[in-house]
Amino acid sequence: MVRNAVSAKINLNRLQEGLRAKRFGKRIFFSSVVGSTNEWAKELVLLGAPEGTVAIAQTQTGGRGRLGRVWFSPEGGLWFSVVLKPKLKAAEAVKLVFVAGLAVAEVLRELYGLKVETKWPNDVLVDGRKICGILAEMSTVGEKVNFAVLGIGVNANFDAGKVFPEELWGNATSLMNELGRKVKLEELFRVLLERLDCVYEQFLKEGFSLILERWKSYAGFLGKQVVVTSGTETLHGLALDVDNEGALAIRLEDGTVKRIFVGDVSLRAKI
Ligand code: BT5
Repeated sequence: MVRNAVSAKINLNRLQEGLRAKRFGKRIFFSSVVGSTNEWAKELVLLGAPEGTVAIAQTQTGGRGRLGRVWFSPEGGLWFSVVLKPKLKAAEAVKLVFVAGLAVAEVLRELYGLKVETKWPNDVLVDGRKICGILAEMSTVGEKVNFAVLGIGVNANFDAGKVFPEELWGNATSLMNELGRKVKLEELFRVLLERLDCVYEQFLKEGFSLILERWKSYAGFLGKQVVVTSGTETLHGLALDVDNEGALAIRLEDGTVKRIFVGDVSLRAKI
């Protein structure tokens, strides 16, 4: 039953047959409703799921953003998580969020011709509105990564103005809003898995620098005046760069440069 519910939109057998990915998608778990695909993927790891396992759901009742924030996940979106088991230290694995962001940005541009932007650290935007969010979580043993789960949410076939609460209206959009039509979720899912596979492979083999350069080529906030909230701190300054550790460098109003590892960026309104 569950399989049919999802396969109405995504035919997983057909998807797996056509999938050109070395790591991702050999095992795909799907459900019409789950709490959070990230939580589900973590449970699957505890049951022995190997790298590349994917958990996908039609809707999430407890979709999560960073710091326990709510991620709205209505029907029509693409909500999935992949299991990774990289032989990396935790400081390296935090860069996985850029791997996913780059893959999403490239795919949305190539499939739909959208002018997408990446926003530090984990967003993909169209015209300043969030179309995709990424939640990278990891479990570590000492300095080493035991496993990581990359959760990706793409607002696809729904009208953001109808399904989201009012506070999100100016800040969120969907593929349907941008394109004026529904997209083929199965194609989007397949191409995303393939690109993720490819970018992840490059990251492991060639390191972070080239991935970061590509990610920065989409980063519309660089060189702009921004407001960064990090914990209880709010900082105003010029977004200078994202460095090789994934930190955001901003020049504060007193001229000093500060590196930020965790936070949220918004463009400063012009006065
Ligand atoms: C994120 O967090 O952007 C990470 C979102 C990750 C979602 C995926 S879906 C599959 C997997 N399973 C999960 O449970 N999560 C992952 P953050 O940067 O903290 O942004 C969260 C904020 O984005 C919220 O506080 C809202 O303001 C806004 N938001 C919530 N739902 C949204 C949506 N669908 N589209 C755009 N913005 C949204």
